[in-house]
Amino acid sequence: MDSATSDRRETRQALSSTADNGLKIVIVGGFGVGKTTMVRSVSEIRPLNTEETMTKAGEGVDDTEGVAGKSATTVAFDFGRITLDAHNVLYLFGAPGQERFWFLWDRLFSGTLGAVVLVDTRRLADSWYAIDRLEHHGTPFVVACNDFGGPGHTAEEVREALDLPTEVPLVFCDARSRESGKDVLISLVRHLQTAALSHTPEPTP
Ligand SMILES: Nc1nc2c(ncn2[C@@H]2O[C@H](COP(=O)(O)OP(=O)(O)O)[C@@H](O)[C@H]2O)c(=O)[nH]1
Ligand SMILES: [Mg+2]
Repeated sequence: MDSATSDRRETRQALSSTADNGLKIVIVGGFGVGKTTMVRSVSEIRPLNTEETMTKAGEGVDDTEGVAGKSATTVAFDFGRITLDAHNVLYLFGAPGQERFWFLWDRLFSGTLGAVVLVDTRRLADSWYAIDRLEHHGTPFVVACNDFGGPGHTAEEVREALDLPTEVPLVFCDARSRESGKDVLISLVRHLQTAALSHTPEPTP
């Protein structure tokens, strides 16, 4: 083990016993949009996930159209963690996008600070349900378009297709990149700050 790795491990051990504030963020979106990939990229722990090799049983149930090369599917949740400082830890939950897991979502959103809706611009309709549930719960979110190559869509086109209010940030990312994933989380945190400020009641004179 090199010294940087052992330093990181010691830091994490020290932090895990002091962090007292867990902040929950969920990453939601359709099947195969890159949720597991993003949690893996940004998490500082080896993320817990329940990726299973897709079986015959999933054929015809999981819609793999347009998801070339996808050979595993998340049957429950992805879970990752990022230490912000000595007291604050961000917990990331990747929520399954398949329709048969939608009943879990309402519970998942309770206590959630905010959400990232990950979208594949070739399959925008897959994000409608997630956006609808988040709006229903009043959970602040950002939309992140994952880069699968090919002809892209402009931010305006995606906004229009998803009927996104102007205050909802829209960013482009590559879920395989740690830096890019972090930028998405930073845009969410900025959005949460803005939302918190705009909801701060005016002091009464
Ligand atoms: N080209 C490209 N492929 C990606 C990207 N993110 C994920 N993938 C691939 O897309 C497939 C589906 O990703 P996965 O994270 O399992 O999707 P999930 O179902 O949302 O968890 C996998 O084969 C990933 O390697 C990306 O940003 N660009
Ligand atoms: Mg997954």
